[in-house]
Amino acid sequence: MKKTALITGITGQDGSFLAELLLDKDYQVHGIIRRSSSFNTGRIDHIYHDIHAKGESLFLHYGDLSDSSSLRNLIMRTKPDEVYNLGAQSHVKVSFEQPEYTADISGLGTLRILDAIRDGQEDLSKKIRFYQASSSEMFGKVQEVPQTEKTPFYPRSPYGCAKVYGFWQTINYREAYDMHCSNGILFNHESERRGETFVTRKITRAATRIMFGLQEKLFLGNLDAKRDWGYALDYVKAMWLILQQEQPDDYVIATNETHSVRSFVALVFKHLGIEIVWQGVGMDEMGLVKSILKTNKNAPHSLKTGDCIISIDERYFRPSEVETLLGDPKKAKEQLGWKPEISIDKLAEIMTDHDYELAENEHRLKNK
Ligand code: NAP
Ligand code: F7E
Repeated sequence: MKKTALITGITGQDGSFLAELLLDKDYQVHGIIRRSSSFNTGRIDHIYHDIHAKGESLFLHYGDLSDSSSLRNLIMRTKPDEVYNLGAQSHVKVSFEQPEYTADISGLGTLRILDAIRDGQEDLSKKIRFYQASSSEMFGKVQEVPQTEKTPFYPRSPYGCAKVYGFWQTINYREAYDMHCSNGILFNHESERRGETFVTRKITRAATRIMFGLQEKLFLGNLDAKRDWGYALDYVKAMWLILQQEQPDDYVIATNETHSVRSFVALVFKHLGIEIVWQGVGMDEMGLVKSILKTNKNAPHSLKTGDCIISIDERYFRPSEVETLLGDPKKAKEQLGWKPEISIDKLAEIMTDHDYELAENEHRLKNK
């Protein structure tokens, strides 16, 4: 018989990759979407249409992590084998502007869905396996390097605090009610589907648009922040593996490499044939074109050596920053047989190539 999964956050980066993965494994997939005044299913439309052609395996339902009744209803109606709680207000900088909302959705939302599972019929709470999208942001001001499942948390944002709450509620429901509840402590993971206000995607979108003369400059905040960046598709595989384990548990999912924002910028521009040189300090730092290299890209840019294409903007700094993250995925490697497949170079290449095509189309339409 087909397994059934319920995904919160199915319209997000991870939700869309996970839905594809589960459908490939022949699951029936139910996704919770929010009502919006404009379309918010852009990341899953292609699956929806494709699956309908093949047979009905993907179902979308309105609901919200702030609304317990919709969550309870959906648990009862869909009776899933697996629940993946990926829904969240997931932007760290935004969480400083909307701390209470972030706590409600990313923190209390986890409790609401856990309790909807517990409160269902007895057999449901014993049957359902629950995955919580925990985050390396919980390590914040890191207490040891690299970070493992045993590293104490020190969150540095309302988002990080909300995720710590969700993490512990997940463990509490596991221990109090003997439910199969697990945390994936995922370090940053990116892709061509990443939201455009997260730094990697902001960089690949801006760099490719600069190449086509659609944008003059890229404005960034802290260039020295370091992150352990992986590829989202590798990471949703880990989510699935976590729920296939007989015993529920918590796992760090990371690449065990860390890179600065500055080096990611350099990597992306290098792929586009531009070598960057940094000049100035602090808020006056700038990224200039050092040289123009040969590539197979043929964007009609008019960039010259010495052009300033990157500047610092104080709006992109956070009131408190997570300076460096580096995860140790040893437990996941040993117990899940999981390892990341995509390197940082390949990740930058995939994202840049994807956004190059978007910029090329935008340029073509503009010059029609
Ligand atoms: P994302 O692209 O921002 O997607 C977030 C999803 O949550 C979207 O589908 C969004 O719906 C939904 N959502 C927002 N508010 C909601 C609400 N009130 N009720 C129900 N759903 C709501 O995030 P992601 O990168 O895929 O990350 C997935 C999960 O992993 C999140 O919980 C995130 O915090 C966590 N995480 C991410 C990373 C990472 O590096 N990507 C690392 C560790 C943990 P709309 O499309 O309608 O906005
Ligand atoms: O920032 C710095 C910024 O917003 C990364 C979420 O998925 O991963 C993500 O959170 C770093 C930070 O991701 C800009 O200060 C510099 O140090 O891409 P980000 P994040 O905050 O690490 C974790 C694991 C999650 O769980 C979250 O849900 O880059 N940075 N300049 C900038 N960041 C942004 N967004 N924009 C800038 O202009």
